[in-house]
Amino acid sequence: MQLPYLTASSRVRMSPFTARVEAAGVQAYTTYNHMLLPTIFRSPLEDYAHLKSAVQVWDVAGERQVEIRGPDALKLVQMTTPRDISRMKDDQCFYIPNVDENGGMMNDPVLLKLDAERYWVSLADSDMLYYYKGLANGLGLNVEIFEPDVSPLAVQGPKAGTLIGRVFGEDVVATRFFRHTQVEIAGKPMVIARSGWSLQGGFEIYLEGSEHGEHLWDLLFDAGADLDVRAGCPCTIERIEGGLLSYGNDMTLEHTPFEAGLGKYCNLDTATSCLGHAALVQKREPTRQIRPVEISGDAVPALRAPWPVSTPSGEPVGFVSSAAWSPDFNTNVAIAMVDRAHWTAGTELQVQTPAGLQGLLVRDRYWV
Ligand code: THG
Repeated sequence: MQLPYLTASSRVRMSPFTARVEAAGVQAYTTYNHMLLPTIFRSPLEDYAHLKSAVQVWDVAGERQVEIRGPDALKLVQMTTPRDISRMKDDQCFYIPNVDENGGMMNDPVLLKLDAERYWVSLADSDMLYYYKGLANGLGLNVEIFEPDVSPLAVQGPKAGTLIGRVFGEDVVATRFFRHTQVEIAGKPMVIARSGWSLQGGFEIYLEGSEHGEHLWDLLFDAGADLDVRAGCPCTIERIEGGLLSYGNDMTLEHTPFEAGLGKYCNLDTATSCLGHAALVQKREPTRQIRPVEISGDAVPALRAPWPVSTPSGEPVGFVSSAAWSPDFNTNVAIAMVDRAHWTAGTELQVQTPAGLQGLLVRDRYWV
C-alpha cells in the first residue's frame, strides 16, 4: 500500500541539505523533530545493499540539537537522565535515556559534552527543548537553552573512513567510537564524531551554519566519486538487524529504560539527582521488555502501528514495534515488546500483521 503524499509547508522544516537531497533523487520523506528526513532514494532494498557495501551521506539534520550552556548545565542534564554523566570527558558522546518523573522515556538522544559548561543534546523525535526550558525556568537555573543552527550530516558505510580520510585527514579517522574532534569547513571549526545510526561504522559531522550545507555535501561527493558515494538515509532493515532502537516506534513515554532494554545506561547508584530516580528504583525489574524477534512467512508489509503479539492460543502478550524483510538473513527481522512470561529466547508466538497471522520466534540476540 502506498502512503498518501506528505504536504509541504514551513512547519515541516527543510534542512541545509534538502536541495542536494532532492537533486540526488529522494523518493520519500518522513518528519523528525518537525524537519524533513529522507527515507528512500533508489529503493529500500537497493539503499540497504549499498549502505552495507559502500558509503552513504545521510541528511540527518532532523536530529536537532538542544544547546545547554552555563554553570548549571551539568546539573540540568543530569536531572533528565539516569545515566551518570558526571565523569564524561570533554570530547565524549553518551547515548542517554531521557526520562520523566515516572521513569518514562521522553527521548533517547546522543549527548555531546563540548566543555564543562556546554552540552548538545542530539535529539530523537520529541520536543525536549521545551522540557529543558521548563525545568530551567521553573528552578531558576543558570543556563541558556536554545536550538543552535547545527545540522548533523552522517557518513556511514564500510568505506566511510576512506572518504572521511580524504576530506579531513587520517587524524580524524583515528577518532575513537563515541568521541568527537574538530574539522575545518568553510574556514570554520566544526564538530565531527565517530557515531551514527547504523552498524556499518562511520562519522557524524555537526554542520554549524546552514549556509555551508551544500558546500559540505559537495566536498564529500567530489572526494568520493570513485567510492560510489551516494545519498542515503537511516535504513530500517539494517538498524533492526543491529538492534538500534527508534524512539516513538520501539519505546514511548509509556516505557521505562529497563523495558526498552536500556538498563545498561541506568546508573541508579550514582545518578540520584535524576528526577525519575525513585520511580526507576521501583521499576528495576520490568514485567515486559524489548526483544529481537523473527517473523516467519512472507515479507511483512510496512508497519504503521504496533502489531499485536499473542500466544498460539490467542492470549495477548505484546506488540511488534518495528519489522522489515532482511535479504541478508532471509527472514523478517523485528523488534517486539514482550511480557515476561513469554520473553525467553526460543518461545514461539504469533503476530497479527496487516497480511494476516504470522509465526513469531523470540530470539536471544540481534542479527549483527
Ligand atoms: N546520532 C545523533 N543523534 C541522534 C541519533 C544518532 N539522535 C536521535 C537518535 N539517533 C538517537 N538514538 C540512538 C540510538 C542508538 C545509538 C545512537 C543514537 C547508538 N547505539 C549504539 C548501540 O546501541 O550499539 C552504541 C551506544 C553506546 O555504546 O553508547 O549508536 O544516531 N547525533
